[in-house]
Amino acid sequence: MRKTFVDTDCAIDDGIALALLPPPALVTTVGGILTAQRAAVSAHRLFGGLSAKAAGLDPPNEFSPIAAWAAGYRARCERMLDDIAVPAREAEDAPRARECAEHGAAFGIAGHADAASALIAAVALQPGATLVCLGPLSNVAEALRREPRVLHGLSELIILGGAVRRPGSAPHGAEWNMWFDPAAAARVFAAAAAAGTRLVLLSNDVANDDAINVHAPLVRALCEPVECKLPAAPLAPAGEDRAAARAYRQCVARRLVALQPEALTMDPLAAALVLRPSIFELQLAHVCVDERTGVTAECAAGRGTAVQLAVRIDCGEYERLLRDELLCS
Ligand SMILES: [Ca+2]
Repeated sequence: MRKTFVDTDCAIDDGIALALLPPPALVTTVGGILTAQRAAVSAHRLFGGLSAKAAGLDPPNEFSPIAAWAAGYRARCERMLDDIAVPAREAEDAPRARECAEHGAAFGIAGHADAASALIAAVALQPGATLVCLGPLSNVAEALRREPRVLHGLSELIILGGAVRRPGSAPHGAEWNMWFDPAAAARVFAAAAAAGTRLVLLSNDVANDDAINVHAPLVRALCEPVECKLPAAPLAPAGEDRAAARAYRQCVARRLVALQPEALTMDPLAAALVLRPSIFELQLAHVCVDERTGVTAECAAGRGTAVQLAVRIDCGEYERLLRDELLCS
């Protein structure tokens, strides 16, 4: 299984994605649906065991009256994550949570001042990984500003965001992750084109689609109570208590699904793309990003960035993956 780095705004759907993925070699937090600091607290409450500080960036676009839906969604997410009953949340020690709130958090890389430097260090230490971006691209753009060749050290960039062939629900028809920090999105897409990095785009063309109908019996089975025991290092890469860590991640994912079943049509798809790429149909597309609005539009070949655009998912296979990963021990 290839190595992954994950950058996340750690809402409910991100938590499910993190629980589904094999333990990433690096997790950093970024502001989006949650602020970077709240995302760090959220990651800590779900998985515990943060090993280093790494403050993520908050994007320039903040919620305005036009984005009332997103502000309401943020408040709902914060409430649910405040109340979630998982052992890491219950074992949370107040000073550690305060530290996360102040500094953000990274798993996997110690001793870095912020998310961008943790990412640069991780790429240098472990070249050839896949970077999975589950939030706005602010941290990646900042890493590029400091180290213009940072994408050269990745084998692949998976971006959950954009709305290419269907409009998104953010202002101007953008998708939220791109809308929060349009300049960062434009920068990262341009840099991926220049570096020749394979970019797989999981945009609104697949994500958030009503066509992804996870059937009620499976959702009910996922929502059934399950025992949840906190291992020493729930997100640690391949440790001694691998089975215990997997059982714990299953439990976290299932409690998050119970909170918000529709989250299965969002960020967890990026985990599915890592675990079983064959269940997606990808098409080559050229995508231009508007640096003022974050709108991602298809443009002529030779312009924009060549991406592998996910245009379809095999829903039956996605359900099989959820069953295998979350219901089987
Ligand atoms: Ca997210």
